[in-house]
Amino acid sequence: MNDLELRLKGKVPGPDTGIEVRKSVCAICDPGTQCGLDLYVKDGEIIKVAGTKEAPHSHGTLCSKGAAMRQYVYSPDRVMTPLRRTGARGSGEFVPISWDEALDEIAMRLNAIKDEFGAESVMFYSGYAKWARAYLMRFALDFGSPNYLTESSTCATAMIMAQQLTYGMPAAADLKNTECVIFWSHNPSATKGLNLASINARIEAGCKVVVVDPRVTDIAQRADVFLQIRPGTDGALALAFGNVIVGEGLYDKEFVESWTRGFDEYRRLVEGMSPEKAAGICGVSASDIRAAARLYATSKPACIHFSAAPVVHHTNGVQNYRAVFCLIGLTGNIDIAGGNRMNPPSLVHQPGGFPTREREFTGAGRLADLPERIGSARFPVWARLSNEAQACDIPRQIETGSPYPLKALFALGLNHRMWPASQKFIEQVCKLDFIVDVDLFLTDSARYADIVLPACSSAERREIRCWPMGYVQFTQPAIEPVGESRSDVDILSDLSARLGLGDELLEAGIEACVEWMLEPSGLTVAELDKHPEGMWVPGAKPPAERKYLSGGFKTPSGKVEFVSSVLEEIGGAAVGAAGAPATGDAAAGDAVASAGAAGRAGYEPLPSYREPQMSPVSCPEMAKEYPLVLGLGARLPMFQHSRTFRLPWTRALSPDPHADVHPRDAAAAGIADGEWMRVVTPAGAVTVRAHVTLVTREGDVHLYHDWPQANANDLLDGDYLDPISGFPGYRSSLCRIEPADVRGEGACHD
Ligand SMILES: Nc1nc2c(c(=O)[nH]1)N[C@H]1C(S)=C(S)[C@@H](COP(=O)(O)OP(=O)(O)OC[C@H]3O[C@@H](n4cnc5c(=O)[nH]c(N)nc54)[C@H](O)[C@@H]3O)O[C@H]1N2
Ligand SMILES: Nc1nc2c(c(=O)[nH]1)N[C@H]1C(S)=C(S)[C@@H](COP(=O)(O)OP(=O)(O)OC[C@H]3O[C@@H](n4cnc5c(=O)[nH]c(N)nc54)[C@H](O)[C@@H]3O)O[C@H]1N2
Ligand SMILES: [Mo]
Repeated sequence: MNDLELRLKGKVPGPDTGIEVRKSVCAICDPGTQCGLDLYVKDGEIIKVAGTKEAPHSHGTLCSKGAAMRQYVYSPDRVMTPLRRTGARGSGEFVPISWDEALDEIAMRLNAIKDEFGAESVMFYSGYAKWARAYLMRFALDFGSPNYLTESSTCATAMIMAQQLTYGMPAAADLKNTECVIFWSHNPSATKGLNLASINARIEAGCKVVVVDPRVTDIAQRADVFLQIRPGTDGALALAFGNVIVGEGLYDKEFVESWTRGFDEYRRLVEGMSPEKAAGICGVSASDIRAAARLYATSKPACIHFSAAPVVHHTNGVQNYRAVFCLIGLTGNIDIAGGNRMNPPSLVHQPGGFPTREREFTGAGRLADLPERIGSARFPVWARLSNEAQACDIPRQIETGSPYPLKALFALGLNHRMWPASQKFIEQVCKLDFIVDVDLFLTDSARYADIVLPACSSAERREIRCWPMGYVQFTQPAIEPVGESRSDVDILSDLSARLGLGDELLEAGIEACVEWMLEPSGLTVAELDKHPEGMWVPGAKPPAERKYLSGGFKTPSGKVEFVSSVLEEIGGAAVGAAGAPATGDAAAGDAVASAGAAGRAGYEPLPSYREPQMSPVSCPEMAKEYPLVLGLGARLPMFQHSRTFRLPWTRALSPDPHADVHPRDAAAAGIADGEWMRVVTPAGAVTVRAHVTLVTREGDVHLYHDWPQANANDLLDGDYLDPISGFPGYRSSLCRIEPADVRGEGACHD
């Protein structure tokens, strides 16, 4: 082999090899943890993928998903042209059409539906991809529809609501400067691998760690105190922390006196939740609860690392997280270095330490003049605190036509399997007159659309991103779009013109929009274009500590609210009645749940503890037939929701659907490790392999969601929702397991 051949074989970039390294970003996972990508391109094709070493957030790392980026970009499932449906909905029968035909038809149909039924009858939806959301929201509001909805109807918003109700805005853990961190439901090894290095560095530097999780995660094994709780009992545990902290005088008296609302009521509430009582509810020891509470309250500073999902994926989720978040104010750890800091987002939900006009760009202010959003009547706190409609109410509104009929759905990345009772969800959606789905892949959900539009990946488009240390990147396409695919934002710009929405900025395209959003930061597109790998934002810095000292907290009282004014007002219960402490020796759920009887159920102004609606405690009769607690959705590192099952490399790491089961539960059901079993609930059944493991508690079963052949969400009822947020109770219901009479592949039907 000559030198050139060797260099070609080694994929060495250079003029002789014709291989060029282009900087990009892997947008497969969460905007907070996406890695910088070096894409090696030859003759317009990506031939190699590596992490960007200079990227200050990812330092050259890539996970299994990013490493499989070529398989993602060049997947045979990519949609190559716009498609028009010719067969029945779901049949997958389509014909290719041109972009002009597709966009003209969409514009014509949407405008006709708007004329006949009003703009609000058209829904504008975004799946997990977050980068194009500001543009979609603006587009929806331009059209005149209040019904901009996203997958955040099940992700993050409820956690944010719990913080808004308590502090007015979210406050993130400042891990870098902390002495003690509670990971209250977070498994970074699977979900935010990028953060592991800094977490490990803090632990090695002596930072104390408490982990609250029903499963033995990597981080749990490194914890000073690990509380392996029964799913959905976080609220009781947090109140017991409060009991110890208040009872032992470990709280920040000065802060509590000056800056909190409802401390006396809170004190009475926590007095009713001794560590012994919480131990009985949560399945952990009272002494561990005391040890953890003392550690958190006496380490200065200390923070709570929360997650967007598991705690609020319960029918008591918002109140449970409110009980947790109350501890931050109680100990005076709010908005201080090493505590929980209030840092507003700059771009795509990420704080960057610089101001932008992203929020203004969405035009959210126009919502006030539009009809009520989907879910507003059923979830009024949501309607008050969020700018989105609550998508979990879509099936009900389609079915009943109340308060008005829904007729069309325009979606960027629809995945019906993410919703509880997925089959019923898609059946209702199929009653709409017109469905458009924009996706990279011809997914099972896209098969139900009337028109499918091909979206391109992050390697083929421009998108703007920032990271908390003040770094920003406006990517350049590394390759031409695969097939005829286009960027979502280009599609929205083009469609906006065809619909005649009169939005010159959106029509002008992504560069003009980005320039507009960045105006307050002093950044320009011209400057960003000189740095396709990203750049430091001059002058970026996190906001000052303790901003509340001037202007207070953004709650109605201006204080940290143990007793929430919003829940008091909307829930309609007097604090005395609703805040009655959890007393008595009876099943805790009953005792506390009845306390809310004076108001809207579940809306107690104090973060009272209620049992999950389906649990061995709240449903003892049902539990005779379905004795195990079912958690749906604990993440696996190689999968990103529905997206990476189709990639050979990631799929090879976990080929079959499986559920984690404790050895004693598996033995009781007569199931051995690796055998096929049925997971059965009152709503349905799926067949998966048993993964018999000591990672789970005895009595719990954990199953990853989104498997096409074993859809976890068919095991739930569509109305199994938290009454405040409308979030589904994915992480605790009841099930039983039984051996399945299948062999090997026979169990799987795609
Ligand atoms: N690889 C991968 N990474 C992802 C995703 C993915 O699909 N795949 N999804 C992204 C998204 S959208 C999200 S929202 C995040 C979620 O990020 P994480 O919250 O870190 O991930 P999960 O695995 O959902 O849950 C974290 C832990 O919560 C525990 N848990 C379950 N129920 C309870 C409970 O009732 N109480 C407590 N205290 N803990 C509980 C689980 O056992 C799990 O170990 O991950 C993001 N990252
Ligand atoms: N049982 C259970 N269900 C859950 C959860 C759980 O924990 N348990 N978690 C919930 C949570 S937290 C979340 S975030 C959701 C995730 O919800 P989903 O939105 O279902 O997430 P994905 O499957 O990653 O993405 C949806 C679609 O978007 C497409 N897509 C990806 N990138 C782009 C893009 O740039 N443009 C366009 N147009 N399309 C794109 C993908 O190909 C995919 O078909 O699931 C929720 N559902
Ligand atoms: Mo999520």
